[in-house]
Formats: sequence, C-alpha cells, structure tokens
Amino acid sequence: MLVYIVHQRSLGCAKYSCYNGGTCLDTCRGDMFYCQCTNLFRGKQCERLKARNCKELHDLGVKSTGVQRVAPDNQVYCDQTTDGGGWLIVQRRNSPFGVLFSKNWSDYEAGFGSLFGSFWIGNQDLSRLTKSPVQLRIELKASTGAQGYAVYGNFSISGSSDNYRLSVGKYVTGTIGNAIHGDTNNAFVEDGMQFSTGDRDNDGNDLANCAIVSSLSGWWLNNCGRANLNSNPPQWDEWKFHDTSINYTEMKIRPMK
Ligand SMILES: [Ca+2]
Repeated sequence: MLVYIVHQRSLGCAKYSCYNGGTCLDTCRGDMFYCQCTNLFRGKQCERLKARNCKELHDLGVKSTGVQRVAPDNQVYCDQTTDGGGWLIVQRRNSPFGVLFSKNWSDYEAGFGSLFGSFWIGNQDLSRLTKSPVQLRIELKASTGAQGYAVYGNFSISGSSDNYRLSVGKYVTGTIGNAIHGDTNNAFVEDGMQFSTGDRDNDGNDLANCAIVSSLSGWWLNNCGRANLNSNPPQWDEWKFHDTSINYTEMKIRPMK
C-alpha cells in the first residue's frame, strides 16, 4: 500500500520575494522560503551584489565594457577588453579639458564628473578599492594620434588620516616611461607622497603649492614632479614629445590575484 505524506505548502513566497531576478522556492515549513539567485547576486533574498570590482564581474561572465554595478552598491566603468579585461576605471579625461579638474580637497575626496565622460572616482573610493593589491594601468593618447601606456604593480592609496598617500610598486611594462618614480632627482619622486589640492598643500615644495601651479588640480605632488594627469594639460614628462598635446587619459586598476 502506498502512503502519501502531504506537507502543508509554506506561504513564504506569497509573503516575500526574491530580488534581482531570483527565483523563490517554497519549503515545507511555516513561511520559510528559499531564493535561487542569478549568478550576479547573493543574500537571503538575492539583495546583494556578488562582484566587488570589474575583475570579479569579468570572472562571473560580465564581459561588456561600460557602466556596471559592483558591491556594496556603486556604479563603476569597466574596461573588459584591454589586456584581458577586468579593469575598473578610476580617472578619465577627454579634451577639451576645461576647469572640471580644478577642484578642492573635498571634491577630490568624494569624486566628480561623469562615468560616461571625464571623471575622478574619488580618493575615498580609491583608498577602499586598493586595500588589496592592484595593478595600475595608465593610458595616454596625443592629438597626433599616438597612444601609449604604462602598467605598475602594487598600487595603493592610504586613508584620509594619512591624506591619501600614494604607494606604487614596480613599473612592469609600457611605452610611455616611468614618470611617477621620477628620475635621479628625488624631488620628482611621487611614490610615497600625500595627495595635494589647491586648498591642501601636502607637497614637497616649501615655497609654493604645486597644485595651484598645476591649474588647481589634485595629485600626489612632490617638488613638483614629472607626472600629473589631472593638470591642464595632463603632464607625463617621460612622454616628452607628446605631453603638451595629450588629449586623452585613463587610469584603471585590476586586482593582482
Ligand atoms: Ca608646498
């Protein structure tokens, strides 16, 4: 003889829902329920994003370049094509440059501009996104049509209490030279410098505020340095033949592991 045990169906899915395309499954007990999330979300109701950066999104199968959402809930611009993809863009400038990057400390801290055009992601986010080791990739274009790039290892920015100090490892590869580490003149080395703006002078020049000299831009200025991609025009002295005509810049980061 067959005995059927009939469970009362729970009411969980009638009361609750799964977000972001998750599928709700009732269980046999009370108003318990279970959410089967799509591959980009997690949490009891699929309410949380899984990927914290563009590399994790790429690994989850999101391979289109453009604006994406990453955890906790930020919009970022991902470059999923260059050198294997997984790059999160932290700075972009597109000529004509104007005054967009002539900003004060609090603007550089919070970030400004549009992800679809020119922008600075913000020092708070930059510090958070570089807590684990990341590579930094810099890409420049000149009005002559010339293009170049540089890749550094172990790029990180400290927190607000340390004025968002720059730490950048080895120049791994590239075609534009290593302007961040300067040359034999220590006054030009920007690695290890705190961030400066027109209203916060943390640079290595006792007589002037390099940020004011550099079109009121914010950067890790020393005395003053050989690189400042936020100045007008963007500066990268090692790419001398082009630096007065740089008309496009991008800075992007990708986890090293
Ligand atoms: Ca100074």
